[in-house]
Amino acid sequence: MKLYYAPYTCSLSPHIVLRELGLPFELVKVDNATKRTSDGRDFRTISRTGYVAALELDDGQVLGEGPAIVQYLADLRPDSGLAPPPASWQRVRLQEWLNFVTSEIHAGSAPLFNAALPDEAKAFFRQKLFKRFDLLQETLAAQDYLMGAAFSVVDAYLFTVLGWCRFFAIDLAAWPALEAYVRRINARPAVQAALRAEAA
Ligand SMILES: N[C@@H](CCC(=O)N[C@@H](CS)C(=O)NCC(=O)O)C(=O)O
Repeated sequence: MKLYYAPYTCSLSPHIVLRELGLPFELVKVDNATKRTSDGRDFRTISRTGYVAALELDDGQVLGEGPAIVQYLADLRPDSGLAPPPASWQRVRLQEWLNFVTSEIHAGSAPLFNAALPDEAKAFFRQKLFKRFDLLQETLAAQDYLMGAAFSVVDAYLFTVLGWCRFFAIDLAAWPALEAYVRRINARPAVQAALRAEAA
């Protein structure tokens, strides 16, 4: 398998999951500005969306969309516990959280990267994001991970997007359970290995 990634973007989430699962994979870096891959190809010929993450399977199929990729990967190692069994009620709960992270936190932070957006618009998006952080604070004050006591694929995703707060000068100390959650996940060996590989 090949994971097409751009450092510290949302592709960090499937990157962490690949390492948590101990699956063999190759990393291919994508320059999001030029759409060139580190092995000299036009990324748009590989992924029709042109954005990371993309997972190329050994049979040549390419899977996009982070929440789909991480579920596919977890199902390759059902005993890992990184995702509840397909069609179970808990799996639906996982999908509920994945959708929350993708639409409320990931897409909710995206406007803050936009240098052309006026400050008043940015303030609106920040306040909206902070309301979602309040909700996460409530959840994570009562349990260590989004699905309960154990780390799952959605935690790799939420950790990834919360990492962007440093680019927006958002101090997570205002949400202590969220700050402790990020610290807890950051300490995982697979997470450290993924961060080191992306920094290289
Ligand atoms: N819906 C996609 C969004 C992917 C996405 O936003 N990728 C960003 C990095 S976080 C990207 O590659 N942007 C470059 C571009 O859109 O050209 C997913 O959840 O995987």
